Formats: sequence, structure tokens, C-alpha cells
Amino acid sequence: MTNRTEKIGVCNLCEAICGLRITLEDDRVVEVRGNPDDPLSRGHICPKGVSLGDLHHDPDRLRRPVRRVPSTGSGRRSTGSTTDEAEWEEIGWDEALDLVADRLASTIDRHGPDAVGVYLGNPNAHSLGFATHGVAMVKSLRTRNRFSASSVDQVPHQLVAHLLYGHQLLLPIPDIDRTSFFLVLGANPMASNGSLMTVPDFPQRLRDLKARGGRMVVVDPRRTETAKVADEHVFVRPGTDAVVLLAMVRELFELEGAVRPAAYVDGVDAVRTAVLDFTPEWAERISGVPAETIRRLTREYVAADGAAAYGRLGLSTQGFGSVCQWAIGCLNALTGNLDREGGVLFTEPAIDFVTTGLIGRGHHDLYRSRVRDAPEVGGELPVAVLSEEIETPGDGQVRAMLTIAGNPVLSTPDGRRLAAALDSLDFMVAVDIYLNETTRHADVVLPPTTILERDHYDIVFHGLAVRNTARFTPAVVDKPRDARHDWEIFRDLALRIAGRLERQPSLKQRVQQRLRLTISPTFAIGTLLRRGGRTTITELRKRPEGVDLGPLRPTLPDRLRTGDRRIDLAQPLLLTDLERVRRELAEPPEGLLLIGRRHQRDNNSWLHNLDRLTRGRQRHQLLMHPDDGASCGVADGVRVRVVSRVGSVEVEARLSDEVMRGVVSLPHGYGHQVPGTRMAGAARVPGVSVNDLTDPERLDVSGNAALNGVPVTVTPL
Ligand SMILES: Nc1nc2c(c(=O)[nH]1)N[C@H]1C(S)=C(S)[C@@H](COP(=O)(O)OP(=O)(O)OC[C@H]3O[C@@H](n4cnc5c(=O)[nH]c(N)nc54)[C@H](O)[C@@H]3O)O[C@H]1N2
Ligand SMILES: Nc1nc2c(c(=O)[nH]1)N[C@H]1C(S)=C(S)[C@@H](COP(=O)(O)OP(=O)(O)OC[C@H]3O[C@@H](n4cnc5c(=O)[nH]c(N)nc54)[C@H](O)[C@@H]3O)O[C@H]1N2
Ligand code: SF4
Ligand SMILES: [Mo]
Repeated sequence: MTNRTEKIGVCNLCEAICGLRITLEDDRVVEVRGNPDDPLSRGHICPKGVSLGDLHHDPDRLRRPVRRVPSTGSGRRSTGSTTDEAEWEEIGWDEALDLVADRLASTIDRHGPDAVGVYLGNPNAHSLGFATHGVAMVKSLRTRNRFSASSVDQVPHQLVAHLLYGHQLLLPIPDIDRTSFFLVLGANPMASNGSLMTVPDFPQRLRDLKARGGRMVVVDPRRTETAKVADEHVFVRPGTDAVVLLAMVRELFELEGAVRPAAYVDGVDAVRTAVLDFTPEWAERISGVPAETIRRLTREYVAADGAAAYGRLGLSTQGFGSVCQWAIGCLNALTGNLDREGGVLFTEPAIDFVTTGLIGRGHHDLYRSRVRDAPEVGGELPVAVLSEEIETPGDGQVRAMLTIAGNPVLSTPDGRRLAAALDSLDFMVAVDIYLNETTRHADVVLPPTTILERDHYDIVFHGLAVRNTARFTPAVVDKPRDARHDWEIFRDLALRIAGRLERQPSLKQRVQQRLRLTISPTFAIGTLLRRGGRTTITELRKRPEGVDLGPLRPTLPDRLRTGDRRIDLAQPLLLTDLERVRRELAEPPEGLLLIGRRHQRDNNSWLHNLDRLTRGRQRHQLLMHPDDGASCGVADGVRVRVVSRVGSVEVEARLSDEVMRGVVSLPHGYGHQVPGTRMAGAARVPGVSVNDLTDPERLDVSGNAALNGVPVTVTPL
């Protein structure tokens, strides 16, 4: 007889962190539903959450370490087997961990710590074990060649938060449940479920906003799922939002009583002077947004009883991401919408990464990359420089790579070049659950357990949520005896590598490290919660649906982490970057500009293996405006070649006035056609990689890659 049970679980696939109810028959997950008792997600679930059981049971998911079968010769590149034809064998955990520790430690001994490069992918942000153990392991390597998905995502947010508010993750969160005017630029929460704004059940919260008489305006080069449910959608040329936002800031100073910043805001006059020449008329010519619309939106924003301006991925992954995020910060702060109900507010999470120092305050330009001289932000270099750091010989060259939960071959600019660079390494190890486009280049893959098998507390996303809540979720199923949690892998790697390094840390340091690493994440959570004083692990164990700690509330200036508890809007780095805006946006961009898109049923590059999500459907067509189709000779449904400075792809075109004239759109995370991967489902929806077109030379001042607004040509095949 089967034993049917229902357990409370959690989804960690995206930032919405939905609470779940999971039905098991023995060890088999048979149903996943939203948990209506969850105080944050209130029953919300999306198709990805429903598929968590499929992920758990996916036969392609790795469960034991695998090693590339060595053939003749000793060095990695002398094996004679190319990545395309590599064969893999399962090996035991001890053997795998010893092998990895040997190779990484000997690389460090021979060439110094910078010879080991690290790339951290997106799922790390969703892993408790990475927060408690992975960060420490990576730190212990002492390499400057640290890269992550952040620099193809949100570094502009972090840099601006660091400069304005004194901590890189002190991010103002739109008070969506109380705002009357929600201005959304370059975000598509109807598909993404929200980002740097944990907002499960966005659709219902939006309905409530409208029922209160509030408005949502979306500025986006595509009429997205979110634009379709907005009160107003405004097309903008990719990469030109900076001039629109600067013109809005300029307009504030023209409006009677609009500029009313809090007493702790400095630099107002400097901002006024800096934006003087960014007129709405200039903005119209460059961006395509009518000057009158810019003026009207500014008036509506100022008149609203609580307004929140919010810009996300489309704004941070473009050439002026930091200026955009700074201008949004200025809009909110100058009008008094920062730190007020209905505006944007800071969170007060039960585990507070800001006040506890759990996540550093951030810094900028403490050191630079070796080849291109690109400044670090918060201890990371732009991933757009990774290939050149591997390819270019000399002191500090990256000779071995550790990737953790990342697929940079598909997710970072000029992925093809990176793939070739990875093949030239002496050694590569991936901590990952699949053999995919990136991990196939590794010598060893170490697969951790996934979310249903491990305890979870979301340190990061409770701290970015539209409401203060806390929730601890014990593992839903037991992990198999021979499986390892990610924190155990990080612990074992760190200890083994430290033990092998010739230049050993002191005994005291080693004892401290051992202590820190051997504490379990769950134990660490208990300690951190106690320190926060808002709830306890005992209470959370009694209430696995989560506890409500109330709506966001004003916290400034106390919560600021700037030295003087003041906000200085006149940041030299950003004011200087306005020069670049003036120069590069003096004329409207010409030709076709490529942007990305996300579909509700995918998750960056790695859920295409689940047939329940893809349904075998190809969703990676190039969207193109019918007028552009006519002028390029492209008919609906034909195959086209898309060419950029760095590469080309061939893909089916779909004509649609959903995109603005002059704009084409391809989703990222595809390109599963390469040999040597082990993802049968993904191979049925291969698509092409948009990052074979994106250009590692195009960076924001923060080092974030400008993945949107890439100039391309399109020709029919
Ligand atoms: N052109 C373009 N490029 C983009 C974007 C875009 O919009 N346009 N978006 C960017 C953004 S926002 C992001 S965040 C990045 C994402 O970039 P990446 O993080 O590099 O890529 P993902 O596709 O998220 O890959 C996640 C990897 O983690 C593995 N994985 C999944 N779960 C686990 C786990 O629990 N543990 C471990 N160890 N591994 C796991 C998966 O198998 C996969 O290999 O892509 C960026 N790239
Ligand atoms: N279903 C699904 N959900 C996800 C993910 C996923 O892959 N799939 N990924 C998760 C991750 S890692 C992240 S970071 C978040 C991202 O969350 P969002 O930022 O909400 O998601 P995107 O869909 O990338 O939205 C970016 C929008 O910017 C627009 N855009 C592009 N260029 C420009 C421009 O120059 N100006 C303006 N104004 N808009 C522009 C695009 O058309 C797009 O609508 O989503 C998360 N949630
Ligand atoms: S919205 Fe995000 S967290 Fe919620 S079920 Fe979907 S993928 Fe999971
Ligand atoms: Mo992301």
C-alpha cells in the first residue's frame, strides 16, 4: 500500500519564494500546490513551482559525482578527447573531492590564488547552503578572479545602493500593496514573478492596486505580458531610458512643490544642474517617448498619493544601467517617495543581512581586472572579461575554473568564445546538477541535492520582499544516503583545499574555519534569528507556513549605512557618467536593436529539460515588427540570420507589432543543440543562444554587460 502524505514546502526557483503544499506517495512527489496559509505568497504558484516534483525525479539530474574519462596523456588538453565526445564515469564523493582539492590547491601553489577563477550562477542566491558555507569557501580561495551572474543582471542596483544608501543590498522596494502610481521600466513581473522586489502573486496585487484607483505605467520596447495589463504602456528605444529618466528628474525642478526631499538628502542642487540639458525634447528624439508623455508622467507621478518608480533587468542590462538606477533613486528621493508608505521602502527582515554584516556593504574599484583594467564591484569583476582572463597568458592568468550553479556559456556575452576558453583551461570543476552547455567542459561535476531534499530559509529574498515575513522549511523528502547537500560540498572542499595548500593559514585560522564550516545551515539560521530578535527557529518550526512580521515601514535615516546616515545624490561616478550619456546618446541609435525576453515557463537556461514546462514547444523565435520585416524582406515564419559584431545565429522570425519598430527580441537561455550534454528534454527545444550575439565589449560603468540594445542585422535565409 502506498503511503500518502502532505507536506509544506517552498519553491526556490525564482525570487517570489512561494510557499507550497506537496503531496507525496511514499517518496514520489505527486502534486505541488500553492499554500494559501503562507502570509507572503498567499497560495500563489506558477507552472514552474508545479514542476518541482519533475525536477526532483528528473532522470537526467546528476546524483553522484562524475569525472570526464581520462584517456592517454596526463594534462587535461592532452587527453585527446574533445568536449564534444567526452565520456563520463561516476566516482565516489571522497575520490571526487580529493581530486578537485588536489588540482585547485596545486594550481594555487604553482601560479598563485588568482589562477583559480570562480563563476557563481543565479541559483546560489536561492540556496541557504551557499549563503552559510559557499561564500566562506569561495573567500578562502583568496582569488580576485571572482565572477558571477550579477554582472549580467543587477550590479547597477548594487553599485547605486552602495553609493546612495551605504549598502549594496539596501534596495528600496516598491510598496506595491499601498502605492497609487507604479512606474515600471524594463521589468516584466507578469512573466518573471518580480525581481529585486519579491512579490509572489503579482497579478492579484496589481488587481488590488487598480481596485484602489491606482495606476501602473510600463515603459518597455515590447508590449509585454505586464504592459498588456497596465493602464498605460509606453514604447522606448532600447538603451535610451537614461535620457527619459533624466528628463523626468529635470521636469521635477520645473514643477511647483515637486521637489520635497527628506532632511537627510544632500546634493539636490548638484542634481538640478547636472540634468539641466536633458530636456524632454532631447529625450523624445533619442528614445521615441514623446516629450509630452514625459511631462505628463512626471506630473502624474508627483501628484500621486504615494508613487513608486521601479526599473529592473531591462534597465540594468544596458549601456547606462547605473545612470538609470541612479535617476530612479533621484526621482523617488527628490519627491519624498523614498521611505514612505505607498512609495519605496526598505525591508526589516528577521535575518538582516544589512545590519549583521552577513553580506558586505560593498565597494568599488579596489582593484581591477588584469587584461582590460575593469574595476571590481563588491569583490567581483565583470563576467564579460572572463574569457580574456583565461585566454591571455601572463601572471594572474586564470588556469583553473570553479563554477557553482552557473551556465555562463549560455548566460554571458559571447558564450561561444567562453566555451572555447573553458576548453583551454588546465582544470575545471562544476558544482551543478546537470551536464549542460557549461558543465560539459568540466573535468569533474559535483552534484548537490535540490530544494525538496534540503532545509530552506530564504536569507536573501525575505530581505527584498514587499512585506516582512519569515519562514523556515524543513526538507520535504530525505536525501539519499550517498547524496550531498551543497553546504557539505563547500565544507569538504574548503577544508581539503586548506589542508593541501603549502602556504597554510595559521592554526588558529584553521580552527576557526573548521568551526564555521562544520556548523549546519539550519543551526546557523537559529543563531541568526535569535540575533535578529523578531522570531525564533522554534516558532518557525511550529508555523512552517511562515510568520507575518507586518508591512514595510519607514526606517530612515537610521537604516542608512552611509557614514553620516545621509544620502548624497551628487555621486561623482554617476555625474561623470552623464558625460558618456551626452556623447553616446547624442543621436538616436540606428538600425535594429536586439533585446531579450523571458517566458513564464522558463527559468534562465536550466528548466528546459522538463517536458511539463516546455510541452515540447519552441518559444525562441525572433520577434520583429512587420514594418521591419517588410524592409528586411523577412516574412512571418521564415528562417533568418541575425548578425552582430561578435557572432551570428539562425532562427525563425515571427512578425509582431508587440515589439517596437527597430527592435527585435530573442529569449536568452536557449542554445541546447551542442553535443556532449545530458539533457534529453532540453535537446527537444534547442533554440539558439542570444548570447552568441551579445558583446562583451559593451559594459555599463558598473561593469554590467549591456545585453539589451545590441545592434544587429537580420537577413532572410
Ligand atoms: N542575453 C541575456 N543574457 C542573460 C539574461 C538576459 O536577460 N539576457 N539574464 C541574465 C540573468 S538575470 C541571470 S540571473 C543569468 C543567469 O546565469 P547563470 O546563473 O549562469 O545561468 P542559469 O541558467 O541560471 O544556470 C543555473 C545553473 O545552475 C544549475 N543548478 C540549478 N539548481 C542548482 C542547485 O540547486 N545547485 C547547484 N549547484 N546548481 C544548480 C543548473 O543546472 C545550471 O547549470 O543569466 C543572465 N544572462
Ligand atoms: N519565468 C521566468 N521568471 C524569471 C526568470 C526567467 O528566466 N523566467 N529569471 C529570473 C531572473 S534571474 C531575473 S533577474 C528576473 C528578471 O525579472 P524582470 O526584470 O522582471 O524580467 P525580464 O523579463 O527580463 O524583463 C526585462 C524587460 O526589459 C525590457 N527591456 C529590454 N531592454 C530594455 C530597455 O532598454 N529599456 C526598457 N525600458 N526595457 C527594456 C524587456 O522587453 C523586458 O520586458 O526574472 C526572474 N524570474
Ligand atoms: S513564482 Fe517563482 S517561487 Fe513561485 S512557484 Fe513560480 S517559480 Fe516558484
Ligand atoms: Mo537574474
